[in-house]
Amino acid sequence: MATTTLAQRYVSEFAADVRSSLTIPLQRELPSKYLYDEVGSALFETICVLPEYGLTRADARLLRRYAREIVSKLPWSFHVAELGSGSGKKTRWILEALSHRGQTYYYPIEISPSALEACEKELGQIDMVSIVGYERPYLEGLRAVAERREDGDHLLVLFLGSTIGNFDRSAGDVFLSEVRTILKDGDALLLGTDLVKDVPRQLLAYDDPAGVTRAFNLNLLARINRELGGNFNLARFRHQVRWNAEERRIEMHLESTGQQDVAIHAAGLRITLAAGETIWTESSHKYEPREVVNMAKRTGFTCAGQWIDEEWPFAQNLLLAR
Ligand code: AVJ
Repeated sequence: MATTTLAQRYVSEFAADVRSSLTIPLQRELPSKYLYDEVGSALFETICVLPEYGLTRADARLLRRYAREIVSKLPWSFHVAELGSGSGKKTRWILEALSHRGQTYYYPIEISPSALEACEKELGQIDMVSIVGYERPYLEGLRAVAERREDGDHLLVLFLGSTIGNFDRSAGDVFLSEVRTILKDGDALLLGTDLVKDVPRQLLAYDDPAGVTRAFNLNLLARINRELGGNFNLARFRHQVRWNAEERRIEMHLESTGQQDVAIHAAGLRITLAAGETIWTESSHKYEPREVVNMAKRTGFTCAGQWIDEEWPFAQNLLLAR
């Protein structure tokens, strides 16, 4: 029987995803999760410190200021699982607040091994906190964590940084419902959501003058060249950012500046892009505070608290499984 290694399974999945998304009629796409290889993750860390991108600082500010208040709304014994921990910097405030109350278990769930390592380094030193990392997709990792706990242990799931914004609204509902089915009554989800703000400010956050976000976007093509034997000519693509008012989301695209052929060896794919045609690489949905409360209701949660940053409209939402 033929066996495949994890790395092979991953390459063929990447190839299959690239193939199917690049051949969607009318609007070609690439899945945004592939933006985060080692280079992409490093570029994203840089985006987070750009003056134009206030999202991460707002997220961290709220957690630093309100961690104790957030934690005070939860029952005593808690295990913390984080979906997409990244480097884990912001999570420190929550873990410190919980560790004052006793031994705390923290399970970062992250598909990027380098991010998982950084997170274990960053948070490994906190007294009373034990870390067990899961290198798995979100829901698979969360299921594993939920199965591992003992009766009476409650689970707090962290889904920070407005990562939910990558899903379109209906897929966001489906995702929250799926999280809910893994949870028990009395468990909680702390959900970070970037809020709607004025359009020029939103556009600039994704089209910074130093070009870091542009590099982040283009790296997706470079990654396909590296890992799948593609021949994208990066000089012939333009970083394009749009505000889609109807869907209330930022969209990142890569615009072909002329007609060109592209071949991707490992995907067995040849395409011709027309001049001005775009590949849609990421969506970042923005929310109204009320909208998040309703989203919670629809998916089996109640919103027990909402903390909003004034400087950069962003909300931490504490959702209780009921
Ligand atoms: C990590 C999905 C929250 O949408 O703001 C930042 C990703 N893309 N700049 C976002 C991102 C371009 C980010 N999320």
